[in-house]
Amino acid sequence: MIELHSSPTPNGQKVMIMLEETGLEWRHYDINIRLGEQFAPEYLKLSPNNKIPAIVDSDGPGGGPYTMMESGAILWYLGEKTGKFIPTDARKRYDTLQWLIFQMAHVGPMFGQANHFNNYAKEAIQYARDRYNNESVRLYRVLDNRLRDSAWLGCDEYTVADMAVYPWTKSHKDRGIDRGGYPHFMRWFEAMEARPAVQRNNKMAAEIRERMTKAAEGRQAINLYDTKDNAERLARGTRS
Ligand SMILES: N[C@@H](CCC(=O)N[C@@H](CS)C(=O)NCC(=O)O)C(=O)O
Repeated sequence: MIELHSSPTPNGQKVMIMLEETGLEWRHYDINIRLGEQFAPEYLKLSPNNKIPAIVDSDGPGGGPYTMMESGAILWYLGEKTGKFIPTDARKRYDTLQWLIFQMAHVGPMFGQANHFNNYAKEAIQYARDRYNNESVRLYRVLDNRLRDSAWLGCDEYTVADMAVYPWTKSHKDRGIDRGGYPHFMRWFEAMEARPAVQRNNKMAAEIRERMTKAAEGRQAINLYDTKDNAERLARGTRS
C-alpha cells in the first residue's frame, strides 16, 4: 500500500498518474500547503524540505515502511518497484532519466517562477516576468524539438518522463502554445490526455481540490510566498 501525502499540484499529479498507471494500491492523504500543513512536525518527518509530495510505502525495500520525498525520485522508485515505465534497455533508460531530470531541473522550477512573478509577487517586476515567461516558452520549444525526433519524451516508449512533464503543460494554451507552432508537443499532449490513467488523474485532482477547499473553509491561510515566515515555520516544526 502506498500512502501519497500530497496536494494535486503538478508535482502531486505526476505521482498520482504513476500510481494509476502501475495499478498499485494507494491512498491520498491531503496536505493543504495553503494552510501550512507542510510545516506540521509529523509531515516534516516524511518531507524534510516541507514540500509535497511525499510517499510512505508500507512494503519498502527489504520489507517494512519506506518514506520518500522529491517527485522525480518517487517516480523512479515506483518504476523500479513495479518494473514499469522505466525501460530495461540501458540507452533508453538513461534517455528517460535525462528527460526526467530535465523536468525536475527546468520545467518545474522555471514554470513555477513564471507563475509566481505573473500572479503572486508583491510587486510587478517586469524583468522577472520576462525572464521566466521567455524561459518557459523556450522550454516548450525544447519539448517540441524532442517530440519531433522521439515518439515519447524519454524514448520510443511511454515512461515516467512523460508523466513528470504532462501536468506542468496543462495550461499551454495560456502561453499561446498550439498546433501551428508546436505540432509535435501537441501530438504528444493529446496522446497523454487519451490515456485512461491520465483521465482518472485529472478527475481525481479536481475532486481532491474541491474536498481540500471545503476543508479549508473558515481556516486561516498562510502566505506561501513569505520566505522568512516559511523559514520560521520550518524551524518551529523541527525544533527538538
Ligand atoms: N522538487 C520538488 C518540488 C516540490 C514542490 O515545490 N512542491 C510545492 C507544491 S507544487 C510545495 O510543496 N510547496 C509548499 C511550500 O513551498 O511550502 C518535487 O518535485 O517534489
